[in-house]
Amino acid sequence: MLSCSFYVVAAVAAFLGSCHAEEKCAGIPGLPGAPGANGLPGRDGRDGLRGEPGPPGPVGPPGGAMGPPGRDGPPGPPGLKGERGEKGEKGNTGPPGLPASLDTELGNVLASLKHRIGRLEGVLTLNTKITEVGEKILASNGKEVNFASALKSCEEAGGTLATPMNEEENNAVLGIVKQYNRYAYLGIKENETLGQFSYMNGMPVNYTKWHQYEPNGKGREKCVEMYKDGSWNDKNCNLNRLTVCEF
Ligand SMILES: *[C@@H]1O[C@H](CO)[C@@H](O)[C@H](O)[C@H]1NC(C)=O
Ligand SMILES: *[C@@H]1O[C@H](CO)[C@@H](O)[C@H](O)[C@H]1NC(C)=O
Ligand SMILES: [Ca+2]
Repeated sequence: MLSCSFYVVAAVAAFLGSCHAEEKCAGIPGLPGAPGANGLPGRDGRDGLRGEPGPPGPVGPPGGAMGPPGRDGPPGPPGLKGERGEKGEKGNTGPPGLPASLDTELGNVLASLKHRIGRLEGVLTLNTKITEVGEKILASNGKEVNFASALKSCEEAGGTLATPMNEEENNAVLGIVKQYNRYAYLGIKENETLGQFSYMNGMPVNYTKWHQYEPNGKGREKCVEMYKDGSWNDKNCNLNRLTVCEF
């Protein structure tokens, strides 16, 4: 458009100028020529003002694949002890076993035990550590203490004070009294009836070996000691006497 306007002005100027310069000016102006061809495109204009930021774009596709799981960490400290659970119900009785007499394996074990225990008894007897009499085993720790302490020592060891119930057992206890050359307390005490004696389990005595004129304590001597001849004497319980136990 600019080039077209420029063309019209230039044509008018040339026309007016030529009127001043020439005589032969009068006449009818000719028709305007045809518009010239478009000129070349002009240069780019200046950059426009910066526009507002556009809206955020859509979420892109997922990134790379997830990595492998990491290694286990070190073990943690042990937890607190849990509470004790309730006691379970009693299980059923197992099936009956073979009679011991028919179970050869069990029989062999018993025979072996019997053999080994017999040898141990032999060693202990040889060393005068024990005296066997019938089903009883007698032994002393060599200590002289009062009746209560002697009884306690025997019971803590799983036995009781030596309690001779016949001549054979009395002789076996006497052997230990002679060995230590000390009087020993027996497992016999005066009961509620003065001058009457019972075993530690309360049963009346069925064998006695009183020394002449004994028992004579009548409530003052509630314990029994064995002399070095095997005879008995009722005696105060607070003296120190040899501890002889039976098992
Ligand atoms: C006394 O009884 C016991 C078993 O109760 C027995 O071993 C002991 O031989 C009896 N003594 C006498 C003299 O009968
Ligand atoms: C006391 O001992 C005697 C003789 O061993 C016995 O006959 C009697 O029943 C006993 N008394 C008591 C109360 O245990
Ligand atoms: Ca006495």
